[in-house]
Amino acid sequence: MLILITTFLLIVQSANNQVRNYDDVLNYFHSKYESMVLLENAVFQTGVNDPTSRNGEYPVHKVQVKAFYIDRYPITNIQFRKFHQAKPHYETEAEEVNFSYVFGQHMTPHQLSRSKPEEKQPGWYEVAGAQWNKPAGPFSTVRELLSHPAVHVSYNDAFAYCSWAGKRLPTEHEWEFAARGGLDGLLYPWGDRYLKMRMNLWQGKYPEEDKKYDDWAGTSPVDAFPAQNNYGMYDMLGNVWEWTSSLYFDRVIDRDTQPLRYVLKGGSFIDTRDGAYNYVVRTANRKGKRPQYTSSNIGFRCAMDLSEEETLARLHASTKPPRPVRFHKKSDMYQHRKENEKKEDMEHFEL
Ligand SMILES: [Ca+2]
Ligand SMILES: [Ca+2]
Repeated sequence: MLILITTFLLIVQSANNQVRNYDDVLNYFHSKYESMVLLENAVFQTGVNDPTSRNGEYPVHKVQVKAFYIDRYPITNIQFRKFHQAKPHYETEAEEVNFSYVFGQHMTPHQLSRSKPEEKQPGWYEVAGAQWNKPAGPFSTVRELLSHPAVHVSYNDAFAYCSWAGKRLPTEHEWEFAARGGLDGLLYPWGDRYLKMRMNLWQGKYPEEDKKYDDWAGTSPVDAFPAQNNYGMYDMLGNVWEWTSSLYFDRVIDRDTQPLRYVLKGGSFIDTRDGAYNYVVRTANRKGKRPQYTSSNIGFRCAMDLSEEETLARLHASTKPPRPVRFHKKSDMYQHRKENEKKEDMEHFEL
């Protein structure tokens, strides 16, 4: 009997340990992906010198950003899961309308047969029940995708998440400044040369065959590739497009007649290095989507202002020590004069 009880207790304990270990692992990755980078006040060149670009990347011009924090990684499913646990009644927009756009290659044949192809975007399907924790439709899960970026989040969902975390969405200029890593005017965060194993894009004929020369079809973990630049930013280019808080306008159309759209940056797993299919992936590139839009290749990361205390402390820390002030005391002047007189006397005497 005693042996039976001991065995039972050991089983219960090991089950507890497993649960604790799973939570420990999640907590470890959660805190890792919470990392932010502090970037200082700066002026930099935004855009690309390509007159054929119609997305508003051209011409290159100078812009200013104030010191800010930005997430090192896009928001992962681990983090979005925490948000969901803290705000169980919050419904993402994909949940509210009960559909989102999913790239067909990542759906099961069963799911494909039940989904409506999207006419304007080859390869895409309108999928009922697709949402952040069911990214390929109702029968999918994020269990194996916890370190992948959270997708099927609209601008409004991204805004809600960042506000809950005490943060905000980055502006387009902040995002681009963080992506450039101090290298002004270059195509990619690491330089001007395309490098295959630095980001998750599309290779091959679209949408039939993704040759996945970069090892990934669909989304990848946010740290599948090394940091993309000297600021230690991960996954800026490729993997998923990222929402910013900046408004998007077509350049040649009257602004008043345009729908409300926000700028997305970075390109995604269906975009290409040369723009042969979908968007050409480079730091300057951008597109606009309405704030309710959701799909399996759009995610986000947050930014944050410096707190008032921090701004004040940094202001004092950066103040140069005051220049020494010279006081002209009368007595000093008198002494000075006396010494000079003495010197003159000596000279006179020597003569
Ligand atoms: Ca890929
Ligand atoms: Ca990205």
